[in-house]
Amino acid sequence: MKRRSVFYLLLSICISALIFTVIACKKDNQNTGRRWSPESGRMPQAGDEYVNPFDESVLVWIPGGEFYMGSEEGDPDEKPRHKVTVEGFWIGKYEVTNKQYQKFLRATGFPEPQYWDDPDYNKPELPVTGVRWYEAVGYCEWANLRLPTEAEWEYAARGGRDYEYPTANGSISHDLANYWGVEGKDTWLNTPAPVGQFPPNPYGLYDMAGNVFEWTSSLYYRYPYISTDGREDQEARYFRVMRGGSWQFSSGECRSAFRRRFDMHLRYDYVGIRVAKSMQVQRGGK
Ligand SMILES: [Ca+2]
Repeated sequence: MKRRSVFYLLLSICISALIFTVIACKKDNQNTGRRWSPESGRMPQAGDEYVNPFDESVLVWIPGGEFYMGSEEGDPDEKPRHKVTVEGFWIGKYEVTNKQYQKFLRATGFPEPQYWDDPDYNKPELPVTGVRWYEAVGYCEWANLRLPTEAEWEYAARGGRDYEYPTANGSISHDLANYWGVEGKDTWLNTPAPVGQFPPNPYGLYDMAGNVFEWTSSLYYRYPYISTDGREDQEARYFRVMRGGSWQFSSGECRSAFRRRFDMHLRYDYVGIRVAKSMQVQRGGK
C-alpha cells in the first residue's frame, strides 16, 4: 500500500514537471510584449520589447540559437538547407512607416523616396517604400540601428518553429498576409497595407510575410550562409538580398526561405525597411 502511494506521488510529480516544461517551452517562443530598457540592468529575454528612442521603432528580442536556413524544395539559390547559428538580437516589430521616415528626412536632408507624393503610398501608417539600399542604411544609422542580416531575418521569420511561411501559423492565406490579389482580410490590390493589419508570427513580428520586401544587410552570395566570407561587407557594390515577399508578388515569395536579389541603387514601390539591432543598446553600439 505504501509502495503504491509513493509510486502515485512520483507519477504526479513527473506529470506536473512535464506540463510545466511544455508551458515554459511554449512561452519561450511567444511574444509577451514585456518592456525592456538598458536601465533595467538585466539581459533581454524572449518576448521583451524595446522602444528605440531615436525613431520610436518597437524592437522585439529574438533569443539566439541554431536553425536550418534555406530549403531543399524551393528555388536553387535556397539550397543547400544548412544549419546556422545566430546570436540574440533585436528586430523591428513592424516595417518602418512613412511617419518614421519623415522624421529621418527632416533630420538629415536625405532625398525623398520615389513615391513620397503619391497618395497610394505616402500615408503615415503605410510602410515606407521606394527606398534604395543606401537610403535604408542611412535611416538605420540615423536611428542608431542596422539592417538585419539575411540569416537573422530568416531565423526571426521562422518563429522558432521552422515555419515555412513567416505568418501566425506557418501557412499562407489572404487572412494572414498582404500579397498579390485580394481575399479575406487582404483588401489591398495595388498598394501595401498599413503595418500591423495581420496577425503576427510567434515572435510577435508583423508583416514578415508580404506587404513590402525588406532590405537585409547581406550581399547575394551562394549558400551556405557564412557571415565572415565577405557577404556582410557593407562597403561592397553588388546585389543585396531582400526578404519577405510583397503586395505585388505571389504567395511563394512570402516563404521564410525565399531570397530576392536586388540592385542597391534601385527604388521600387514594393521595397521597404525592417530594422535590427545587436544586444548593446547604449549609443554607439549597433
Ligand atoms: Ca493584396
